[in-house]
Amino acid sequence: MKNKVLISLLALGINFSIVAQETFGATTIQKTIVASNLSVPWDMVYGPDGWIWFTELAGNIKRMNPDTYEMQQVFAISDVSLFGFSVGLHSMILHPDFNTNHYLYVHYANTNTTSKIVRYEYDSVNNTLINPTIILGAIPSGVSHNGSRMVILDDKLFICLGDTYSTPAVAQNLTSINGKVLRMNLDGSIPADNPIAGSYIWSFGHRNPQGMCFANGKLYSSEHGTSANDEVNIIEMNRNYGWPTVEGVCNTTAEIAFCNANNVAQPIWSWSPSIAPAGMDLYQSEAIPEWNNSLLVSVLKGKQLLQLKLNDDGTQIVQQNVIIANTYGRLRDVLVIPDGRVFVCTSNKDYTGTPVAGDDRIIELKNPDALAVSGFNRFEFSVYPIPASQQLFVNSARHDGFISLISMEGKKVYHAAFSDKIDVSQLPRGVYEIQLLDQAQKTLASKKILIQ
Ligand SMILES: [Ca+2]
Ligand SMILES: [Ca+2]
Ligand SMILES: [Ca+2]
Repeated sequence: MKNKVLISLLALGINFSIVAQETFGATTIQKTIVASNLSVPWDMVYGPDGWIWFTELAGNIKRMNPDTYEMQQVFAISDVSLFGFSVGLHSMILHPDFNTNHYLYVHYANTNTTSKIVRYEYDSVNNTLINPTIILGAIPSGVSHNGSRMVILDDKLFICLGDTYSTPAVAQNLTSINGKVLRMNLDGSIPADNPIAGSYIWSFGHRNPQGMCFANGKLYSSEHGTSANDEVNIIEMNRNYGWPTVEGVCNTTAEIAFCNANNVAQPIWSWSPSIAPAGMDLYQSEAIPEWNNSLLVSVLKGKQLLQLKLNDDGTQIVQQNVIIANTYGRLRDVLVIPDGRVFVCTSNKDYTGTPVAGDDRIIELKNPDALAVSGFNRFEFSVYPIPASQQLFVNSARHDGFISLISMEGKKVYHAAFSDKIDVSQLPRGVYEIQLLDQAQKTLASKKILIQ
Protein backbone atom coordinates (compact mmCIF):
# COMPACT_ATOMS: atom_id res chain seq x y z
CA MET A 1 0.00 0.00 0.00
CA LYS A 2 2.73 2.42 0.95
CA ASN A 3 4.50 1.76 -2.34
CA LYS A 4 1.28 2.30 -4.23
CA VAL A 5 0.76 5.66 -2.52
CA LEU A 6 4.35 6.59 -3.28
CA ILE A 7 4.03 5.69 -6.93
CA SER A 8 0.70 7.40 -7.43
CA LEU A 9 1.89 10.60 -5.77
CA LEU A 10 5.14 10.59 -7.69
CA ALA A 11 3.14 10.09 -10.85
CA LEU A 12 1.24 13.26 -10.01
CA GLY A 13 4.49 15.12 -9.49
CA ILE A 14 3.61 15.94 -5.90
CA ASN A 15 6.49 17.12 -3.78
CA PHE A 16 5.71 15.28 -0.56
CA SER A 17 7.43 13.34 2.13
CA ILE A 18 6.18 10.69 4.50
CA VAL A 19 7.86 12.03 7.55
CA ALA A 20 6.94 9.57 10.23
CA GLN A 21 5.04 6.46 11.19
CA GLU A 22 3.84 6.01 14.70
CA THR A 23 1.71 3.49 16.52
CA PHE A 24 -1.32 4.31 18.65
CA GLY A 25 -2.73 1.17 20.21
CA ALA A 26 -3.16 -1.28 17.34
CA THR A 27 -3.13 1.43 14.65
CA THR A 28 -0.17 2.73 12.68
CA ILE A 29 -0.49 6.40 11.76
CA GLN A 30 1.36 7.89 8.83
CA LYS A 31 2.23 11.57 8.96
CA THR A 32 2.93 13.37 5.71
CA ILE A 33 3.74 17.00 5.01
CA VAL A 34 1.27 17.77 2.22
CA ALA A 35 1.72 21.57 1.90
CA SER A 36 4.71 23.83 2.48
CA ASN A 37 5.74 27.48 2.26
CA LEU A 38 2.46 28.83 3.60
CA SER A 39 2.23 31.89 5.82
CA VAL A 40 0.36 31.37 9.10
CA PRO A 41 -2.56 29.26 7.94
CA TRP A 42 -5.16 30.09 10.55
CA ASP A 43 -8.39 28.18 10.03
CA MET A 44 -9.05 25.05 7.97
CA VAL A 45 -12.55 23.88 7.07
CA TYR A 46 -13.77 20.94 5.02
CA GLY A 47 -16.02 22.23 2.28
CA PRO A 48 -19.18 20.59 0.96
CA ASP A 49 -17.24 20.69 -2.35
CA GLY A 50 -14.80 18.11 -0.95
CA TRP A 51 -11.85 20.55 -0.73
CA ILE A 52 -10.03 21.76 2.38
CA TRP A 53 -10.41 25.53 2.54
CA PHE A 54 -8.12 27.62 4.73
CA THR A 55 -7.24 31.19 5.58
CA GLU A 56 -3.77 32.70 5.93
CA LEU A 57 -3.19 35.56 8.37
CA ALA A 58 -2.36 38.22 5.78
CA GLY A 59 -5.64 37.73 3.90
CA ASN A 60 -5.29 34.76 1.56
CA ILE A 61 -8.07 32.25 1.12
CA LYS A 62 -6.84 28.99 -0.39
CA ARG A 63 -8.17 25.51 -0.94
CA MET A 64 -6.38 22.18 -1.16
CA ASN A 65 -7.64 19.00 -2.77
CA PRO A 66 -7.28 16.39 0.01
CA ASP A 67 -6.63 13.56 -2.47
CA THR A 68 -4.14 15.15 -4.88
CA TYR A 69 -2.98 17.97 -2.55
CA GLU A 70 -3.41 20.41 -5.43
CA MET A 71 -3.28 23.92 -3.97
CA GLN A 72 -5.31 26.84 -5.28
CA GLN A 73 -5.24 30.47 -4.26
CA VAL A 74 -8.90 31.50 -4.41
CA PHE A 75 -8.82 35.06 -3.12
CA ALA A 76 -6.81 37.71 -1.26
CA ILE A 77 -8.78 40.06 0.98
CA SER A 78 -7.42 43.54 0.38
CA ASP A 79 -8.39 45.35 3.59
CA VAL A 80 -6.88 43.03 6.20
CA SER A 81 -5.09 44.95 8.94
CA LEU A 82 -1.96 43.17 10.20
CA PHE A 83 -0.80 44.31 13.64
CA GLY A 84 -0.19 43.32 17.24
CA PHE A 85 0.37 39.69 18.16
CA SER A 86 -0.54 38.17 14.81
CA VAL A 87 -3.85 39.92 14.31
CA GLY A 88 -5.21 39.71 10.75
CA LEU A 89 -7.45 37.25 8.92
CA HIS A 90 -8.67 34.65 11.36
CA SER A 91 -11.61 32.25 11.14
CA MET A 92 -13.67 31.07 8.19
CA ILE A 93 -16.76 28.90 7.81
CA LEU A 94 -18.58 27.65 4.73
CA HIS A 95 -22.35 27.61 4.69
CA PRO A 96 -23.68 24.04 5.04
CA ASP A 97 -25.60 24.70 1.80
CA PHE A 98 -22.43 26.06 0.13
CA ASN A 99 -22.91 23.91 -2.97
CA THR A 100 -26.13 25.82 -3.69
CA ASN A 101 -25.61 29.34 -2.29
CA HIS A 102 -21.76 29.45 -2.36
CA TYR A 103 -21.66 31.44 0.91
CA LEU A 104 -18.43 31.67 2.85
CA TYR A 105 -17.90 33.71 6.04
CA VAL A 106 -14.61 35.18 7.25
CA HIS A 107 -13.63 37.13 10.34
CA TYR A 108 -10.70 39.54 10.14
CA ALA A 109 -9.26 42.79 11.47
CA ASN A 110 -9.85 45.61 8.99
CA THR A 111 -8.37 48.42 11.11
CA ASN A 112 -6.07 48.42 14.14
CA THR A 113 -9.10 48.76 16.40
CA THR A 114 -11.86 46.84 14.62
CA SER A 115 -12.63 43.52 13.04
CA LYS A 116 -15.60 42.35 11.02
CA ILE A 117 -17.43 39.28 9.76
CA VAL A 118 -17.91 39.34 6.00
CA ARG A 119 -19.87 36.94 3.82
CA TYR A 120 -18.55 36.26 0.34
CA GLU A 121 -19.95 34.23 -2.52
CA TYR A 122 -17.73 31.70 -4.24
CA ASP A 123 -17.63 32.16 -8.00
CA SER A 124 -16.80 28.60 -9.07
CA VAL A 125 -16.42 29.55 -12.73
CA ASN A 126 -13.60 31.98 -12.03
CA ASN A 127 -12.51 30.28 -8.78
CA THR A 128 -12.68 33.51 -6.80
CA LEU A 129 -14.84 35.26 -4.21
CA ILE A 130 -17.35 37.95 -5.07
CA ASN A 131 -20.07 40.10 -3.52
CA PRO A 132 -18.66 40.82 -0.05
CA THR A 133 -21.42 41.64 2.43
CA ILE A 134 -20.72 42.81 5.97
CA ILE A 135 -22.51 40.51 8.39
CA LEU A 136 -21.18 42.16 11.57
CA GLY A 137 -18.89 45.19 11.37
CA ALA A 138 -17.08 47.43 13.86
CA ILE A 139 -16.24 44.63 16.31
CA PRO A 140 -13.77 46.21 18.75
CA SER A 141 -10.41 44.44 18.43
CA GLY A 142 -7.12 44.63 20.30
CA VAL A 143 -3.46 43.76 19.77
CA SER A 144 -4.35 40.18 20.76
CA HIS A 145 -7.29 38.14 22.14
CA ASN A 146 -9.62 38.55 19.17
CA GLY A 147 -10.73 34.90 19.16
CA SER A 148 -11.82 33.47 16.76
CA ARG A 149 -13.59 30.43 15.39
CA MET A 150 -17.00 30.17 13.77
CA VAL A 151 -19.60 27.42 13.75
CA ILE A 152 -22.88 27.34 11.83
CA LEU A 153 -25.59 25.45 13.60
CA ASP A 154 -29.28 25.30 12.64
CA ASP A 155 -29.07 28.45 10.50
CA LYS A 156 -27.27 30.37 13.23
CA LEU A 157 -23.68 31.60 13.15
CA PHE A 158 -21.66 31.32 16.34
CA ILE A 159 -18.35 33.14 16.79
CA CYS A 160 -16.08 33.24 19.83
CA LEU A 161 -14.39 36.57 20.59
CA GLY A 162 -11.68 37.39 23.12
CA ASP A 163 -11.40 40.26 25.59
CA THR A 164 -9.11 42.38 23.28
CA TYR A 165 -6.19 41.81 25.69
CA SER A 166 -6.05 45.23 27.32
CA THR A 167 -9.55 45.29 28.78
CA PRO A 168 -10.31 41.95 30.51
CA ALA A 169 -13.29 43.45 32.34
CA VAL A 170 -15.30 43.62 29.08
CA ALA A 171 -15.80 39.85 29.36
CA GLN A 172 -18.30 40.47 32.19
CA ASN A 173 -19.85 43.57 30.60
CA LEU A 174 -23.07 42.54 28.87
CA THR A 175 -23.15 45.72 26.79
CA SER A 176 -19.88 44.67 25.08
CA ILE A 177 -19.61 41.87 22.53
CA ASN A 178 -15.96 41.13 23.45
CA GLY A 179 -15.04 38.19 25.65
CA LYS A 180 -18.18 36.44 24.43
CA VAL A 181 -19.57 33.71 22.26
CA LEU A 182 -22.02 35.44 19.91
CA ARG A 183 -25.00 33.93 18.08
CA MET A 184 -26.52 35.59 15.02
CA ASN A 185 -28.72 34.83 12.06
CA LEU A 186 -26.81 34.11 8.87
CA ASP A 187 -27.58 37.63 7.59
CA GLY A 188 -26.07 39.15 10.74
CA SER A 189 -29.32 40.06 12.47
CA ILE A 190 -29.94 39.20 16.12
CA PRO A 191 -32.08 36.08 16.64
CA ALA A 192 -35.34 36.69 18.45
CA ASP A 193 -34.62 33.75 20.76
CA ASN A 194 -31.20 34.90 22.00
CA PRO A 195 -31.01 34.94 25.82
CA ILE A 196 -30.64 38.74 26.09
CA ALA A 197 -33.19 40.56 23.94
CA GLY A 198 -31.52 42.64 21.24
CA SER A 199 -28.05 41.24 22.00
CA TYR A 200 -25.71 38.89 20.12
CA ILE A 201 -24.42 37.43 23.39
CA TRP A 202 -24.80 33.67 23.82
CA SER A 203 -22.28 33.18 26.62
CA PHE A 204 -19.82 35.47 28.42
CA GLY A 205 -16.78 35.61 30.70
CA HIS A 206 -14.30 34.40 28.06
CA ARG A 207 -10.63 35.45 27.87
CA ASN A 208 -9.48 34.33 24.43
CA PRO A 209 -11.29 31.31 22.99
CA GLN A 210 -9.52 30.16 19.82
CA GLY A 211 -11.09 26.76 19.17
CA MET A 212 -14.72 25.81 18.72
CA CYS A 213 -16.57 22.83 17.28
CA PHE A 214 -20.07 21.43 17.50
CA ALA A 215 -20.29 17.71 18.19
CA ASN A 216 -22.33 15.28 20.29
CA GLY A 217 -25.05 17.93 20.44
CA LYS A 218 -22.62 20.23 22.26
CA LEU A 219 -20.63 23.32 21.42
CA TYR A 220 -17.07 22.75 22.67
CA SER A 221 -14.48 25.50 22.88
CA SER A 222 -10.86 25.90 23.89
CA GLU A 223 -9.66 29.06 25.61
CA HIS A 224 -6.27 30.57 26.38
CA GLY A 225 -5.60 31.17 30.07
CA THR A 226 -2.95 33.53 31.46
CA SER A 227 0.26 31.73 32.46
CA ALA A 228 -1.99 28.91 33.71
CA ASN A 229 -5.57 27.66 33.42
CA ASP A 230 -6.12 27.13 29.72
CA GLU A 231 -9.59 25.65 29.37
CA VAL A 232 -11.91 23.38 27.43
CA ASN A 233 -15.53 24.43 27.91
CA ILE A 234 -18.95 23.26 26.82
CA ILE A 235 -20.67 26.47 25.74
CA GLU A 236 -24.22 26.77 27.06
CA MET A 237 -26.74 29.52 26.51
CA ASN A 238 -26.45 32.55 28.82
CA ARG A 239 -23.74 31.01 31.02
CA ASN A 240 -20.91 32.94 32.63
CA TYR A 241 -17.48 31.33 32.10
CA GLY A 242 -15.83 33.37 34.84
CA TRP A 243 -13.06 35.49 33.30
CA PRO A 244 -11.49 37.69 34.58
CA THR A 245 -12.53 36.85 38.15
CA VAL A 246 -12.30 33.09 37.69
CA GLU A 247 -9.42 31.26 36.00
CA GLY A 248 -9.90 27.56 35.31
CA VAL A 249 -12.05 25.79 37.90
CA CYS A 250 -13.63 27.55 40.88
CA ASN A 251 -11.08 26.69 43.54
CA THR A 252 -10.02 29.80 45.46
CA THR A 253 -12.16 31.44 48.13
CA ALA A 254 -12.82 34.48 45.93
CA GLU A 255 -13.58 32.30 42.90
CA ILE A 256 -15.95 30.04 44.82
CA ALA A 257 -17.91 33.05 46.08
CA PHE A 258 -18.13 34.51 42.57
CA CYS A 259 -19.02 31.16 41.00
CA ASN A 260 -21.81 30.54 43.51
CA ALA A 261 -23.24 34.03 43.00
CA ASN A 262 -23.06 33.92 39.18
CA ASN A 263 -23.77 30.30 38.24
CA VAL A 264 -20.33 30.08 36.58
CA ALA A 265 -19.75 27.23 34.14
CA GLN A 266 -16.46 25.51 34.94
CA PRO A 267 -14.16 24.05 32.29
CA ILE A 268 -14.34 20.31 31.64
CA TRP A 269 -10.54 20.30 31.26
CA SER A 270 -7.73 22.71 31.99
CA TRP A 271 -3.97 22.93 31.58
CA SER A 272 -1.46 24.55 33.92
CA PRO A 273 1.01 25.92 33.11
CA SER A 274 -0.62 27.21 29.95
CA ILE A 275 0.07 25.59 26.56
CA ALA A 276 -2.12 27.87 24.35
CA PRO A 277 -4.73 25.47 22.89
CA ALA A 278 -6.06 26.73 19.56
CA GLY A 279 -8.01 24.78 16.92
CA MET A 280 -10.32 21.96 17.90
CA ASP A 281 -12.27 19.28 16.08
CA LEU A 282 -14.06 16.05 17.00
CA TYR A 283 -12.64 12.76 15.76
CA GLN A 284 -15.53 10.44 14.96
CA SER A 285 -14.36 7.66 12.66
CA GLU A 286 -13.38 4.03 12.79
CA ALA A 287 -10.39 4.80 10.55
CA ILE A 288 -8.32 5.40 13.69
CA PRO A 289 -10.46 3.63 16.29
CA GLU A 290 -8.23 4.69 19.20
CA TRP A 291 -9.19 8.32 18.56
CA ASN A 292 -12.93 7.76 18.08
CA ASN A 293 -15.08 10.14 20.15
CA SER A 294 -12.14 12.39 21.04
CA LEU A 295 -11.59 16.11 20.74
CA LEU A 296 -8.34 16.82 18.90
CA VAL A 297 -6.68 20.09 19.92
CA SER A 298 -3.83 21.87 18.15
CA VAL A 299 -1.53 23.68 20.55
CA LEU A 300 0.56 26.80 19.87
CA LYS A 301 3.01 27.39 22.75
CA GLY A 302 3.10 23.71 23.72
CA LYS A 303 3.69 22.68 20.06
CA GLN A 304 1.44 19.65 20.37
CA LEU A 305 -1.52 17.88 18.87
CA LEU A 306 -3.55 16.42 21.73
CA GLN A 307 -6.26 13.78 21.90
CA LEU A 308 -8.88 14.41 24.58
CA LYS A 309 -10.93 11.23 24.89
CA LEU A 310 -14.55 11.96 25.78
CA ASN A 311 -16.90 9.87 27.88
CA ASP A 312 -19.92 8.35 26.12
CA ASP A 313 -22.22 11.35 26.47
CA GLY A 314 -19.46 13.83 25.68
CA THR A 315 -19.73 15.71 28.97
CA GLN A 316 -16.30 14.80 30.36
CA ILE A 317 -12.75 14.30 29.17
CA VAL A 318 -11.48 11.01 30.53
CA GLN A 319 -7.96 10.87 29.11
CA GLN A 320 -5.37 13.04 27.33
CA ASN A 321 -2.87 11.55 24.87
CA VAL A 322 -0.16 13.37 22.97
CA ILE A 323 -0.28 12.71 19.21
CA ILE A 324 2.39 15.20 18.09
CA ALA A 325 4.96 16.67 20.46
CA ASN A 326 7.44 19.36 19.51
CA THR A 327 7.90 18.14 15.93
CA TYR A 328 6.54 20.82 13.61
CA GLY A 329 6.52 23.84 15.90
CA ARG A 330 3.39 25.78 16.80
CA LEU A 331 0.11 24.20 15.63
CA ARG A 332 -2.77 26.58 14.91
CA ASP A 333 -5.63 24.43 13.66
CA VAL A 334 -6.74 20.83 13.31
CA LEU A 335 -9.33 19.44 10.90
CA VAL A 336 -10.94 16.00 10.66
CA ILE A 337 -12.39 15.12 7.25
CA PRO A 338 -15.13 12.56 6.61
CA ASP A 339 -12.80 9.68 5.65
CA GLY A 340 -11.10 9.87 9.04
CA ARG A 341 -7.93 11.68 8.01
CA VAL A 342 -6.66 14.53 10.15
CA PHE A 343 -4.91 17.69 8.96
CA VAL A 344 -2.96 20.11 11.18
CA CYS A 345 -1.36 23.41 10.19
CA THR A 346 1.69 25.10 11.68
CA SER A 347 1.92 28.72 12.83
CA ASN A 348 5.68 29.30 12.86
CA LYS A 349 5.64 32.53 10.85
CA ASP A 350 3.49 34.28 13.46
CA TYR A 351 4.79 36.91 15.90
CA THR A 352 6.53 34.47 18.19
CA GLY A 353 7.24 31.41 16.03
CA THR A 354 10.62 30.21 14.78
CA PRO A 355 10.14 29.21 11.15
CA VAL A 356 12.27 26.55 9.50
CA ALA A 357 12.66 25.88 5.78
CA GLY A 358 9.30 24.91 4.32
CA ASP A 359 7.20 26.65 6.99
CA ASP A 360 4.36 27.07 7.34
CA ARG A 361 3.09 23.60 6.59
CA ILE A 362 0.05 21.35 6.60
CA ILE A 363 0.56 17.82 7.88
CA GLU A 364 -1.76 14.92 7.13
CA LEU A 365 -2.28 12.09 9.62
CA LYS A 366 -3.93 8.92 8.43
CA ASN A 367 -4.23 5.20 8.95
CA PRO A 368 -3.16 3.88 5.53
CA ASP A 369 -4.56 0.44 6.31
CA ALA A 370 -8.07 1.80 6.81
CA LEU A 371 -7.87 3.81 3.60
CA ALA A 372 -6.46 0.79 1.78
CA VAL A 373 -9.66 -1.20 2.33
CA SER A 374 -11.29 -0.90 -1.05
CA GLY A 375 -13.32 2.26 -1.21
CA PHE A 376 -13.31 2.67 2.58
CA ASN A 377 -12.93 6.39 2.32
CA ARG A 378 -15.78 6.60 -0.17
CA PHE A 379 -18.15 5.12 2.39
CA GLU A 380 -17.40 7.50 5.21
CA PHE A 381 -19.78 10.40 5.53
CA SER A 382 -20.97 12.93 8.03
CA VAL A 383 -24.32 14.58 8.58
CA TYR A 384 -25.15 17.98 9.94
CA PRO A 385 -26.66 19.30 12.09
CA ILE A 386 -27.31 16.82 14.90
CA PRO A 387 -30.06 17.06 15.85
CA ALA A 388 -31.65 18.27 12.62
CA SER A 389 -35.02 19.96 12.47
CA GLN A 390 -35.44 21.46 9.00
CA GLN A 391 -32.72 20.28 6.65
CA LEU A 392 -30.14 17.54 7.02
CA PHE A 393 -26.87 18.11 5.18
CA VAL A 394 -24.90 15.07 4.05
CA ASN A 395 -21.16 15.45 3.58
CA SER A 396 -19.80 12.52 1.61
CA ALA A 397 -16.96 11.95 -0.81
CA ARG A 398 -19.38 9.76 -2.78
CA HIS A 399 -22.27 11.42 -4.57
CA ASP A 400 -23.76 8.57 -6.59
CA GLY A 401 -26.19 5.95 -5.27
CA PHE A 402 -29.01 6.53 -2.84
CA ILE A 403 -29.89 7.68 0.67
CA SER A 404 -32.46 6.08 2.94
CA LEU A 405 -33.82 7.12 6.30
CA ILE A 406 -35.12 4.32 8.48
CA SER A 407 -37.23 4.99 11.57
CA MET A 408 -36.62 3.11 14.80
CA GLU A 409 -39.68 0.99 13.97
CA GLY A 410 -37.82 -0.16 10.87
CA LYS A 411 -39.96 1.84 8.43
CA LYS A 412 -38.26 3.42 5.43
CA VAL A 413 -39.43 7.04 5.65
CA TYR A 414 -37.15 8.45 2.94
CA HIS A 415 -35.44 6.99 -0.09
CA ALA A 416 -34.05 8.95 -3.01
CA ALA A 417 -31.02 9.47 -5.19
CA PHE A 418 -28.07 10.94 -3.35
CA SER A 419 -28.48 14.56 -2.37
CA ASP A 420 -26.34 16.61 -0.02
CA LYS A 421 -29.47 18.16 1.46
CA ILE A 422 -32.58 16.38 2.73
CA ASP A 423 -35.75 18.07 3.91
CA VAL A 424 -36.63 16.45 7.26
CA SER A 425 -39.05 19.11 8.45
CA GLN A 426 -42.07 16.81 7.97
CA LEU A 427 -40.61 13.85 9.85
CA PRO A 428 -41.71 13.16 13.43
CA ARG A 429 -38.96 13.78 15.97
CA GLY A 430 -36.95 10.76 16.96
CA VAL A 431 -33.93 8.64 16.22
CA TYR A 432 -33.43 7.47 12.64
CA GLU A 433 -30.79 5.53 10.78
CA ILE A 434 -29.44 7.23 7.67
CA GLN A 435 -28.06 4.80 5.09
CA LEU A 436 -25.85 5.50 2.10
CA LEU A 437 -26.44 2.96 -0.69
CA ASP A 438 -24.62 2.28 -3.92
CA GLN A 439 -26.25 2.13 -7.38
CA ALA A 440 -27.22 -1.50 -6.74
CA GLN A 441 -28.99 -0.46 -3.50
CA LYS A 442 -26.34 -2.12 -1.34
CA THR A 443 -25.81 -0.32 1.97
CA LEU A 444 -22.35 1.19 2.12
CA ALA A 445 -22.51 2.97 5.44
CA SER A 446 -25.02 4.08 8.03
CA LYS A 447 -25.28 6.05 11.20
CA LYS A 448 -27.85 7.10 13.76
CA ILE A 449 -29.24 10.61 13.67
CA LEU A 450 -31.68 12.62 15.76
CA ILE A 451 -34.46 14.66 14.22
CA GLN A 452 -36.37 17.14 16.34
CA1 LIG B 1 -11.12 24.89 11.54
CA1 LIG C 1 -13.44 30.04 32.43
CA1 LIG D 1 -9.25 28.75 39.57
